[in-house]
Amino acid sequence: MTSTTDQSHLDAFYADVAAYDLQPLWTQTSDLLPPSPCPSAVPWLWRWETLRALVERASRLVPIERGGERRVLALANPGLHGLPYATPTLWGAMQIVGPGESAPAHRHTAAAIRFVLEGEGLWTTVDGDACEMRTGDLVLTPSWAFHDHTNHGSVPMVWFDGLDLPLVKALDAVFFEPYKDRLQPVEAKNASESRVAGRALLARGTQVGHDGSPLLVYRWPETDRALDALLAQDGGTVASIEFTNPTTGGPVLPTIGCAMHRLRSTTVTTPWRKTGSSVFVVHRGSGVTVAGSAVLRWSRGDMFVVPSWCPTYHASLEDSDLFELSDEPVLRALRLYREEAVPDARDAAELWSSAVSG
Ligand code: 1HN
Repeated sequence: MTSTTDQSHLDAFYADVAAYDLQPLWTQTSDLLPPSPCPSAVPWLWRWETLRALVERASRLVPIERGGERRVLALANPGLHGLPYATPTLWGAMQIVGPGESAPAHRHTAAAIRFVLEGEGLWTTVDGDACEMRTGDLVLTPSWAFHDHTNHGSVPMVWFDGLDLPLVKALDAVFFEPYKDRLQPVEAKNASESRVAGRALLARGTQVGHDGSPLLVYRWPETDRALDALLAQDGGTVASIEFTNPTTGGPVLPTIGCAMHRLRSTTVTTPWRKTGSSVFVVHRGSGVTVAGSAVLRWSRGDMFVVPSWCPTYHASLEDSDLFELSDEPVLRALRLYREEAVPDARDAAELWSSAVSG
């Protein structure tokens, strides 16, 4: 029993501790040290039709100007208290640039990738190298590389933007600089692709001014061929590839992992969980992803989030390709990466399996 005097001493003690900007550990252990990760981000899905209609409205209403810089609608995870973040570490968004429009040149310490969803005729210039963007291509803009986008075509260009901005912001390492002119001079076209010729033939003496892959564009036809070859090789129904920096074999960017998963029709993947979060973009097909207790039904162009340590499996209703953006390189570098099959979720997966095939 605490006596009233003890209680009043305790109350006074806690008041003095708080007044001196201190907090006792013993009153908050369970929040700080849960037995396994308890993410505040939730599994969530945004539909292509709605996203596409909203960026279309933005393109009619809002010009692309200095200050705002980009016509981008950010995925704001409902678990993240109104922040414009898809996960605690990853920014995900849809961007639109109309015919004849450009988005001004700038650079920032946050690194970015683009995954092209629709359109043609748009070029992203990265440190002077103009990179043509086509549907299904992955384009990198590494940390502190100047970049701008120009649509020389006759149709709107729409793509997915993935950045490590929430992480860089949490580390208080955000720097930003507009280029002196609206656009950079184009010094070369698709130069990164000729430097990294063939599968593993790198031009001798290749040096890049940024801390990313010397290859800035990963073309869809090559990704497609690689996935088909993998499936043909092992006769399976699921193939996954990681996009890598050809000089290191590591991730495309120090903080950002990119992968593509191909699921043949009516395939169910092994229930799995891993530390770190992901944003998926549906490049092709349709299906269902079960993430924790959420059932996310997806089709082409949809985007969805899987939080850290969330038991997840995917079930395809037709031949499907899922692009995955993740913070896995960060967790690996910091020795925080863990992954495991989730046996408890298997019964549910088998139910699904018989449901989709039966
Ligand atoms: C950015 O620079 C782009 O260059 C896209 O297209 C999205 C989101 C936050 C901060 C900078 C781009 C961005 C961004």
